[in-house]
Amino acid sequence: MDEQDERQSAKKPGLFGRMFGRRDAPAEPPQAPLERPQAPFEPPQAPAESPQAPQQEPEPALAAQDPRPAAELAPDPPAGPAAEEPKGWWSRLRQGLTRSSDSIGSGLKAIFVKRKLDAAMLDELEDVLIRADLGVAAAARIAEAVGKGRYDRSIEIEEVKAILAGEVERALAPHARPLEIDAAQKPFVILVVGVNGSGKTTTIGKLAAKFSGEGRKVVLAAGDTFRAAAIEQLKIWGGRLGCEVIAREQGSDAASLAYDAIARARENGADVLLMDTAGRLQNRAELMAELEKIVRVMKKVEPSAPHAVLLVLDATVGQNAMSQAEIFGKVAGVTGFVMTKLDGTARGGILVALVEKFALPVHFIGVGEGAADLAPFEARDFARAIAGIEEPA
Ligand SMILES: Nc1nc2c(ncn2[C@@H]2O[C@H](COP(=O)(O)OP(=O)(O)O)[C@@H](O)[C@H]2O)c(=O)[nH]1
Ligand SMILES: [Mg+2]
Repeated sequence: MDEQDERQSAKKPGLFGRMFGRRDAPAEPPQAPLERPQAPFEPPQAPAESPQAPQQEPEPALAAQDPRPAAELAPDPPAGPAAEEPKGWWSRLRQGLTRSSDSIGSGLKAIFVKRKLDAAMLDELEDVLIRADLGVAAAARIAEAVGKGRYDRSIEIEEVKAILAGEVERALAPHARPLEIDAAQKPFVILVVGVNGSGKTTTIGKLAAKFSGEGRKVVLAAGDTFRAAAIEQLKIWGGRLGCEVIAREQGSDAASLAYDAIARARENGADVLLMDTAGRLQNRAELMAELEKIVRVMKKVEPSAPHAVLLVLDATVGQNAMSQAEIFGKVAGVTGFVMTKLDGTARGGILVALVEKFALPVHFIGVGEGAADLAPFEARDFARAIAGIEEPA
């Protein structure tokens, strides 16, 4: 099976099945978390922050979280009918990217009126694409592709969209690579980094569910030792999935926890160790130094660790993702991206700029808060959704 087939088949039955029923779930109202109907595999949410948490950073994304303990969370309801699945997946991605595709779409409508194609129109197209976060290089390339052989004739918007989708796919496809777990590394150590609220802990839960489902033994390390809530959140995921969670009390040294976690996972014959870290702003030097220390200390137990460093990026932040990738890349040696919240008001164009600048793989995308809401990154679907094409390929 080649990579493409593997990704296709990974996406089909299980994922769609488990996602069914959640795809159109409305955003949860912060005031009434206990009254809404339960969705399949409700994500554990961190309890409210304790006010004396050390070195706490502002965390708007965590403010409205659900304080329920694990016992109150619902078990998995049965999956829905298979026939609905692919549409659910596509419509979620399409919906999540409407902010990008609408901005591009209205830009295109304003430019490509019944008029013959000229250089000024291509300049305007370039501006529209830059505003949609695709980056200067990709914007210029796409405008050039649209212009090629079409000067002095009129061009339909649908034709422009198709060229755009094709070019975006071409830019993204080489970077749409699955995360390969090297079975020779036991444990295969995955360090998960990113700013506060980007979705690190949730992504760890989703990955743990995926790897456990593949029959791998997974250990989780609660490396966000700044916040008691974060430790609890990971314990809930671990408890639910039956994964051991290595945790210490709030305020402990995350690097020494990393050391113990690798040693313990090794002792237990674990296949994968997923290490959470405190969300840190990329401009907080002392927190970044701590992250460097985690990596350094990991290497003392296992010189080849961490085997993967995943930068979790919130797709709604747009351009800021570039500086996050830059700094986390320098400090922690990021090996791949996971882009979350593509079900929200995503600014998905940034993925094009990111892969062009950093030449790193995009392993997964997050399209919701539940365990099944993680999908392998598919360049073609993503490109068509960004371009505002109504149907999946
Ligand atoms: N809609 C949506 N919400 C997500 C996704 N990933 C994470 N979240 C939510 O984002 C918030 C922050 O996530 P969390 O994992 O705690 O972020 P962390 O601070 O980086 O560990 C939580 O409310 C999550 O449920 C996603 O793919 N889609
Ligand atoms: Mg967290």
